[in-house]
Amino acid sequence: VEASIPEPLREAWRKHSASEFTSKDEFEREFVRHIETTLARSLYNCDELAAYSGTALAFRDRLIIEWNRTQQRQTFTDQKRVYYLSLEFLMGRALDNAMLNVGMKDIARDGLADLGFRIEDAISQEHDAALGNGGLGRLAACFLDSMATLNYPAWGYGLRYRYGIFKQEIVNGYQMEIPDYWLDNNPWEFPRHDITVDIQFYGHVNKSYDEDGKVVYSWEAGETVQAVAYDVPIPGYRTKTTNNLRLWSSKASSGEFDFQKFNAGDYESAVADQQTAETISAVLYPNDNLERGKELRLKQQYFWCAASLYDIVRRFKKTKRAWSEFPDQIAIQLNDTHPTLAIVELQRILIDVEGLEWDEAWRIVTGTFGYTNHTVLPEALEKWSVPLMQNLLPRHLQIIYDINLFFLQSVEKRFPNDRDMLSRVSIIEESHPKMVRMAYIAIIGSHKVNGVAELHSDLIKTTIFKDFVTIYGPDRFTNVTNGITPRRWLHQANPELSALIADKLGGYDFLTDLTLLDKLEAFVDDKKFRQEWSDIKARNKLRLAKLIKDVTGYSVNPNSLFDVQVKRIHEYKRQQLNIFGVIHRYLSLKAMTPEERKKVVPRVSIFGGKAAPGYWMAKSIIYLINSVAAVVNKDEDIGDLLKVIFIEDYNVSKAEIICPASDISEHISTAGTEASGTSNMKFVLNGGLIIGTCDGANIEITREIGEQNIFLFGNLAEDVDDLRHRHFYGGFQLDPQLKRVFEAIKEGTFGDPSSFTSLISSIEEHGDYYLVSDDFNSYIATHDMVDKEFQNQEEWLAKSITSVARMGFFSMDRVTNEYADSIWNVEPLDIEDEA
Ligand code: OAK
Repeated sequence: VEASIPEPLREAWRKHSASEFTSKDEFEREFVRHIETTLARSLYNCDELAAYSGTALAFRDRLIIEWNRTQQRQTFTDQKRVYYLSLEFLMGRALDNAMLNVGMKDIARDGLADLGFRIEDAISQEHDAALGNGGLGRLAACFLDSMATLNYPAWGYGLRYRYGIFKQEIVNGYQMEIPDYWLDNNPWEFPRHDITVDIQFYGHVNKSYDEDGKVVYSWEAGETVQAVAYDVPIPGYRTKTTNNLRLWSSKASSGEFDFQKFNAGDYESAVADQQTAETISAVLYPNDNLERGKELRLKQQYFWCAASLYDIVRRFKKTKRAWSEFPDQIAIQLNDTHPTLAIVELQRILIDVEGLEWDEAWRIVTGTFGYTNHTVLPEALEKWSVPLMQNLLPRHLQIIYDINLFFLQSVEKRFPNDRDMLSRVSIIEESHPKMVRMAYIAIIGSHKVNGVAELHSDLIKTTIFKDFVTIYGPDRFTNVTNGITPRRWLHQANPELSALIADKLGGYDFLTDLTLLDKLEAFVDDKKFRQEWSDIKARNKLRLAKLIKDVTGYSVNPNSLFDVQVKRIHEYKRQQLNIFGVIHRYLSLKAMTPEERKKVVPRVSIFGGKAAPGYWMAKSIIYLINSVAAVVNKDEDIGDLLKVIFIEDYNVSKAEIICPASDISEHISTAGTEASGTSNMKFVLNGGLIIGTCDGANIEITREIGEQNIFLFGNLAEDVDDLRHRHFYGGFQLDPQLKRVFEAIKEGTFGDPSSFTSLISSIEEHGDYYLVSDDFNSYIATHDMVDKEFQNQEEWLAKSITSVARMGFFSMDRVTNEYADSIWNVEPLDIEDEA
C-alpha cells in the first residue's frame, strides 16, 4: 500500500510540520509539556528522574525531526549507503551527547535551573546503554558518532538486548554479576511494530527443478521467530544529519504463538514457545575476546544478520535498480566475524530467492562486504561445529560448502599439489566434530580485510591469515588504525579542558578537525595557560576522588599520582603484572626508614573492569586486587604513600570521569596481543601520560607524540615466541623481584594464599604464557622513572600539553574517512547543497 500523502494535500502537512525549540523559553515549554502530558506528572511531583525524562523527551523531539529529514534526504538522493553490522554497540548515556551535539546544553542548563534542577543531576539519572563488552563495542559507538558528524549516509544494525553487560558488584572482594535490565523509561528508542521480518531456523532443504530444468533449493523452516525493529536516532555534532541505529528484538511470530494450543487450554506450552522466541535477543554474551560456541549465540547471529539483510535488500529493491548495482549502492562492514553469516545469507537470497546465477551473486557479495578483524587471540576466533550449523541452518551450511568448493578449486589451480595449503585454508577444519572457520568465510567473501593498528594489521598478514595473503595478494589486506570521538572523549568528558583549548584556538573547530590541536604547542611555555591546564587536571582528580569515595568508601589524597588501569580483566591485558608491581611497591615502602619514606611520591593505584563470569583467572585477579587493597589501605605505616582502589562496575559513564583524571594510565598487554586499544588514546587526549608496552596503537601513539612523552617498557612482539619456547625448553627463571612478591603472597600477607595459587602457578609452573616475569624488571624500573619524572611537575606538564597537541591523528573522523575512501567508496551527503 502506498503510504505517502498525495501532493495536493501536502501543503496542510507542511504548515503543521513539527518544529524545533530554539530558545531557553521554548525549551522550558517543551520540558513542562512533557512532564505534564507525556509523563502525566506535575510540578508537585517532579523528581530528578522526571527532570531527566522531560529534558530527554524535549531533545528527543529535536532529534527525531532531524532524523526524519535526514532519512528523507538520503532516500531522495539515493547515494551509496554504509551499513555497519555489529553485535555490540557500547553507547553509554545519550542525553549529554545529544545536548552537546545540537549545541543546546547551555540553554538546557539555564532552563533547568529556572525550573529548579541542576543539569548534572538530570544527566546522571540516565542508565548507560551498555550493549557491548569493551573495545569492539565502543568502537562501533564511536563510528556512529563520526559517521553522522561527517554526514555519511550510514546505518548501524544490532540486537536490542533486554539485558546489556551485567552490572558488577564487589562483595567481600569477589565479583558478583547482577542482570542489567535497562529498557524501562528509555526514551531514545522508537519501536517500529510495522517493520518486522520472519526469521527461519532448523528444518530441511528441498531440492527441485524449475521449468528450465535448473536445480532450485528451498529451505523449509522448522521454526520461525519474528524480528521487530527498534530505531535509535544518532545525532552528529554541529550538523543536521541524524542517522539511524536499528536494533532487532525477537518475539514469537504471530503464527507461532500457538492459538490452537491456547484455545485447547495448553497455556503453559503456548507461553513457553513465546518465551523461547524472546530468548534470542534477551541477553548480551558477556565475553570479551573469547568465543564459546553456544547454540543460542549462533541463533542471535543469524537472527540479526537475516533481519538486517532483509531490510537492506528490501530498501534496495524499492529503487528498481539492477542487481549488478548492489555493490555501488551498498557497503556492509562486518565488525569482526560475528556477522559473517550475512555473507552467506546474501548469497542465499540472491540465488535461492532472486534466482541469480552463482557467479553473478558471488561478485555482488564480495563487492559489498568488508571485514574488520579485532583480535589475534586464538580463543577468540569463531568456529562453529558443523553438526550444530547443519541442524540450525541447513541451507547455509550447503552454501558454505559450495563457497569452500569453488574457493579450494581456485586455490588448487594456482597451487597444484599443495595439499597442505588446501587443508590450511579450507573453511572446514577437519577436526572431530568438523568446524566452520568463520574468519575464512569473512576473508573469502569480502573485498577488503583490515586490522585496527599497524602492528596488528602486519601480524594478521604474517600469522593467522598468512596463506590468504599468498592467495589473494597483499591488496585485499589493509590497516585502519582505530580512533576515538573527541566529542564524547574530550568535549563531553572534560568540558573544562575543551573550553581552555577552544579559548586558545579561537573556537571549537578542533572538535571536527582534531589535527588543529597542533596549534597548542605554541602555548607550552605560556605560564597562565600552563597553570590553567594543571588546575583543570587537579579539579578532574578531585571529581574522581569523590567518585572513589562514593563507590568504595576510601578517601584518597588528590595530590597523589593517580595511576589508572581500567579495561576488561584479561590475562593478556596483564592486570596481574600491575598488581604484582603494586605489591612490590608496598614491600619496598615497608622496608624503608621514615626518612626514606619522606621522599616517596604518594600514589593511588586505580583499577576497574569486568571479568567474564566464567573466566576464573580473571576473577582471581580481581580478588587479589581487592585483597591487596584491604591490607595496604589500612596500613598506618603507609598512609597516603600508597592506596589501592578497585572501582566497581566500570562502564562508559564512569570512564568519562576516570579518563580526564589520570596522571598515568597503564596499557601493558603482552606485546602482540592487544589489537589496538582505544582507551590509551582517551587518556592521552585528556592530558594523561601512559606507561605501556610496544603493542597495538601504543606504537603509533609514540610515533605521534614522541618517545620522550611516553613510558615504554618490556619485550617486543618479535621476541615473544622465542621467550615462550625458552620457558619450556630452556628452563624457567623467575624474576627475583617477582619472586619476593610471590613469597609475600604465599606467606599470607594478603589473606589465605590458596586463593592465589592458580595465578602464581600459571607463571611459576605453567610457562608464563603472558611473559609477566620476563617484563617484570623493566616494568618496575619504568615505574621508578615515572615517580622521578612526576616530581618535576614543570616537565610533566610540558609533556602533557605536547602530547595532547599531537593527538590529532587519533580522531575517529580520520578513521571514518579512511574506511569511506579505501573500503566503502562512499561520499558524504552534502546537506548544505539542498535547503
Ligand atoms: C571482542 C570480542 C571478540 C573479538 C574481539 C573483541 C574486542 O573487543 N577486541 C578489541 O577491539 C578493539 C577495537 O578494535 C581493540 O582496540 C582492542 O585491542 C581489541 O581487543
